[in-house]
Parts: sequence; structure tokens; C-alpha cells
Amino acid sequence: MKRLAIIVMLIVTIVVTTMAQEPTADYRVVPLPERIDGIKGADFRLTNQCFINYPAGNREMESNAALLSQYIEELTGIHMSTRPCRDTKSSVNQADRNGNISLLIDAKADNNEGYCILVTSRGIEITGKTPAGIFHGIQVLRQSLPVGKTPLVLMPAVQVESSPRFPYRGMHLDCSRHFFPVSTVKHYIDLLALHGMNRLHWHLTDDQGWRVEIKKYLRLSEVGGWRNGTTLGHNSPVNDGIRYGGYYTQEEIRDIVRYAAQRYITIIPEIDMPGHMLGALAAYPELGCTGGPYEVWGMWGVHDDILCVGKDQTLQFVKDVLDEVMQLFPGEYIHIGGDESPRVRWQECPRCQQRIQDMGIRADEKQSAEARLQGWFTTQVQQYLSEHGRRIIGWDELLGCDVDATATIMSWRGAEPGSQAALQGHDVIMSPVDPLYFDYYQTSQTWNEPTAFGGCNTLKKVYDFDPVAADLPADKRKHILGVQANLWTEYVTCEPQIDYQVMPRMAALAELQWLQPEDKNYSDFKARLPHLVEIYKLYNWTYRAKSLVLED
Ligand code: TNX
Repeated sequence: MKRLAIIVMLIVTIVVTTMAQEPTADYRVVPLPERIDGIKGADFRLTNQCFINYPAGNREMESNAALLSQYIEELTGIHMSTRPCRDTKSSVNQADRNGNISLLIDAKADNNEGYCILVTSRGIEITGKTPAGIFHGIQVLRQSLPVGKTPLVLMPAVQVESSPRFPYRGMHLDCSRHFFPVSTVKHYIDLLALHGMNRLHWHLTDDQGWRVEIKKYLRLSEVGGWRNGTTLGHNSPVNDGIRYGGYYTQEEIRDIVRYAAQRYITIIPEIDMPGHMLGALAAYPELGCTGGPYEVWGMWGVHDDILCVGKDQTLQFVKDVLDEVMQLFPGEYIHIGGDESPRVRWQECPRCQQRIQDMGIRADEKQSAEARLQGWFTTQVQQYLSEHGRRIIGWDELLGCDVDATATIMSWRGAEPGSQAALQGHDVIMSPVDPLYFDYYQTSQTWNEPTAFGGCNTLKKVYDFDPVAADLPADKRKHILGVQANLWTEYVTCEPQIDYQVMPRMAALAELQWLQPEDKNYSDFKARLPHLVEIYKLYNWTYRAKSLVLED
């Protein structure tokens, strides 16, 4: 009897596995779509006989179609041609859709970045209000595919729909502390795209190197872009003495901005001011309070030498730099830093003190005159940018120096400053050190890990974070525009190390950015992660494998 049962079980297993041999798509990807509703009826088979249709004459959709074709080929080896199609609503007509994938604009959809994927025996439709929404749908289809060469993929009939919880879904990359080639920045953009993100906060200037070519001040990159050596270990007195640096030409930046735009990612450049400016001071010492000489810094931390805002020349410099930055980066936001700006030089500087007098700036029990001077300076910059149709983002230190509510605050010293800012009417991006600094360790057991800044931000900690504090009043919640993780690179020197720090934590971040809190489920997320990791492996990306199996 027992034997018979075993034989029956064996036969069932063989039958089931043979039936399941057709490589099959699984729509439970990362970030998990809001709705995945199976549809009764026959499934669809994806083969190299299918076309990818896009509305004729629409350049963005043409590019979407080309990227989808590229992704399908990379994952499965199936080559699908793209094809422009016509009908009355700049969409694709029904006859052309049969047996193919069609990318369709639906102007009536309500979320700008939402998508709908409909799979029936007649074909696949990816619909969105905008090409950006369709691009997110494309990433979902891409992630749903099995990885490995195959002549066909079985696509179960389904309707998959989603729209993101937050409009701002970002990652930050510091290219000052270490400089990364254009190819690495593009690679980072590819990571963001796969994970459904739409903002790259690009930290381009700091004490350790100025990385953007400014035509009016060429010494910024030529002198400010290079340091004479780098400290070893965690700010040890030992310096490697190796000249280190580099910068992006304006042409390279335009190329990167275009590459990002094709993936619906807006780049927010950061020109950190008035602190973290040694790169600029080394090149133009007259912009500092003491006049220098200054050197591009080979250590990490916060430096006392910052811009002298008592000099009109400094303000002119900042405006000139921003003029070129605005030409390079078409997005609405410019990040002007504002963090970690010691005021010791300003206290001693006759020009800064004169400025305080001239502007009638006064200390009170809440703030020093010098803190208010930073506020005055920031407001000058903010007004200049707003005259040019731009808005500023600044680190949460700006809350301590009187900027008005049109400044968007990036909350890094915890989530609390962000909540405070929202209460004061600022828009807010949440990127608290704990748990969204991806330069921090991913485990408390650090001995086998590459050197990191410190801390311990595990995958689970990232997943469990809610960017909107439970006690934030309902009418203030709209100010939390989104959430971002930061990758500072004091200890990150090359592309594989970038990848190791961010993957798989950025997968957890993606779920915070897209999912409503009640739809999050850590163990379900962990069960979906291995397939995403198959894709990381396919592209030869480095990631922290232990995060899949250990809870550390
Ligand atoms: C704080 S976050 C900084 C950076 C460092 C980072 C290291 C912020 C506004 N300033 O300059 O690189 O910590 O985690």
C-alpha cells in the first residue's frame, strides 16, 4: 500500500514537472504591484514571432519599445522587433495588437506614473498615462521573465496594475569623495530604473573634490578636482600620498542627463554650499574668509573653511556656477546642500560681520547671528534660482537658519527634522541616516565586510521604515514627497563596491517608495527577492548575498 502511494506520488511529480517545464513569467516582482488579478482564459506565449508595437511618431515610446526589446533579449535570448503602428488616438490599432506586445498611452488614467499590464491569449498591452508609467510597466514585465535562454515564455493571463505611493523615489550618489567614470554613473542609473525609481541625487562637489566642469571657472575642476592623497582607514593620520581626482566635462554631463531621461530619471545635482567647499576654495582662495591657501582635502569629515559670504564676489561666483548648472540640468530642483557648515570663520571674519550689520541680522535665544547669516545667504541663492524657475532642496540644517517654506528639506539627521519641516509647511524628502544611509554596514557582524562608514542598516531595518511618521497630521502628510537612500563614498572606491552597498537594500527601498504601508510584508518580500537577484547575477552585478539568507 505504502509502495503504491510512493509510485503514485512519483508519477504526479513527474507529470507536474513536465507540465511546468515551459519557462513561465511570475508577476510577483519587486516592488510588488498593487494588484495582480489572474484572468480566466488562455495564456500568451512570448516568442521571437512577436513584435513590440508603439504609437508611430512618439519618440519616447519608440525608446521604451527599444529598451523593452533589449531587456527581453538580455533575460531570455528572445529577439523581438519593435514596430511603429498607427491609429487615430496616437495609439496602436486592434488588428496590430493581436499576437504582440503593445505599448499604449491612456490619457484617462489617473496616476502619471501608474501602469497596467494586460495579458490575454491575444497579446500583451502595457498601458499608462505617460511614457514614464509605461516604462515602469516595462520594468515589471522585465522582472517577471524567467532568466535564461529559452525560445518561448509562457505569460499567464493577468491584469497587473500599480501606481507609486510617492512621486519622489530616489537614490543619491556621492562622486566627490571618490570619483566614478561615466559608465559607472550610467550603471547606477540602470539600477534605479530596474527598481522603479525616478530621481538621482548627484553629489558633485565637496571638500575632497569638485567634479563638474564650469566654463567660467575652469580651475574648479582643474585644481579643485584633484587631491594629493587620501587618508587610509577611518581618517588615520596615514595618507596614501597618491594624487587622486577627476571630473565630468559638460558634454559628459549632458550625455548622462540624457541617458537618465530616457529612463524617466531626473537628476538633481548638488552643489553643496556654503560648507563642504574646499574644492572650490583650493581653486579660488579669494572666496574664503582667510584667503587661504587651501588644499583639496585628503581626509573625511567637516572642515572649518567655508565660503566667505561677506564678499559680493562670492555671491557672484555662486550665481555664475548655478547659471551653468541650470543649463546642464533641466529638472526643477537644484540641491544646494547647506549641511555641516561650521561658522567659526564667519565669527572672526570682518566682512561676514559687516554683512551681518548691513543686513540688520540679529541673534536671539533661538539662533546665532551667524546661523541667520547662512539663512540670508541661502535665501539669496533661493531667490536667484526661483527667478529662473527653479526650486531648492537643502539638508535639514536649513531649518535652523530661517529659510522660507518654499525650500524643500532633505531630512538626514533622522526622520524627526523632516516631520518638523512638514509641520512648518516645507516639502520634505526623507533620507534619514538610520536606516537609509547605504554607506553604513548592512550587519552588526562587520568583520567580514568591506570597510563602511559605520552604523548598521540591515535589509530588514530598511524595509520596516515608514517615511510618514504615524503622528504626522493628515493635512501635513502631502508634504512628504518621497524617500531616498544615500550612498556617500568616503569608503566606497569602485563600481562593485557601490553595488555591494546598495543591493539588495535598494530593493527594500523600492517597496517603501511604491507600496502602501499596509501592503508591505517582509517575509513575502524576502521570498520574491531571489528572482530579482537572478537578474543581478545575469548582469554580473555585485550584491550582498548574505542578506538573502541571514537576518543580521
Ligand atoms: C554626513 S548627510 C554628511 C556627509 C557624509 C556622511 C557620511 C550630510 C548632509 N553630510 O558629508 O559623507 O555623513 O555618512
